[in-house]
Amino acid sequence: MAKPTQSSVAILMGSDSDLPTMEACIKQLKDFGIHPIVRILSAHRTPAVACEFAATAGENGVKVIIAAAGMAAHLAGAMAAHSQLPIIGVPMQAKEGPCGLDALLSTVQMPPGMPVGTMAIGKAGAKNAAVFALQILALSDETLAKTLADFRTAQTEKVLKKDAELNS
Ligand code: RP5
Repeated sequence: MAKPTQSSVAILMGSDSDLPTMEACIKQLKDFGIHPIVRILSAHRTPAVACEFAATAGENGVKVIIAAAGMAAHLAGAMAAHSQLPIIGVPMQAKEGPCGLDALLSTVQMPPGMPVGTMAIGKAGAKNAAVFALQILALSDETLAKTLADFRTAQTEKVLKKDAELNS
C-alpha cells in the first residue's frame, strides 16, 4: 500500500532506531482510522529538511505534528519553532545514557511561549501521542469524537472485566 503523503497527523522521528518504539503510535492512529504521514527527519542531522517540513505542514493539511527523538532531543522544539501547529513530543530512550531522561528534559523544557505537549518516555508516550492527537482532532470532528468516546469506553470495560475476573 502506498504511504500517505497527506494526513491530518504527521509523525516525525529522529532516527530509524526510534521506529520500533513509535510503531505503537502508528498502530494506535491506524486503529483510530488515521493514516499518518511518517518521516525520519532529524533536528541535528537533517535540519533544513526537518524545518521545511514543519514550515509547510499546515498548508499541506497537517493539523498535529508528533515528534519523537532521543538523547539531546530537539526535534519537537524545532517543529514548534517553525510551525504554529500543536506539537506533541515523545522522548525516546537511547541505548546508552540516562534512560530517556535526557530526551524528556530536552523535549519538555521549552521556553515560555513555545510549548511542546510532552508525553511519557517510550512506548507509553508513543501510544499517548496518538490518543492526544485524536483528542485535538476530535474537537472539530464528530466522527473522531465518537471514535474517542468508543476508545475510552472499551478501555474502561477492559479494566473492569479484568477486575471482575480477579474477583469472581
Ligand atoms: C536521536 O538520536 C534519535 O532520535 C535517536 O533516538 C538517537 C540515536 O540515533 P541513532 O544513532 O540510533 O540514529 O537523534
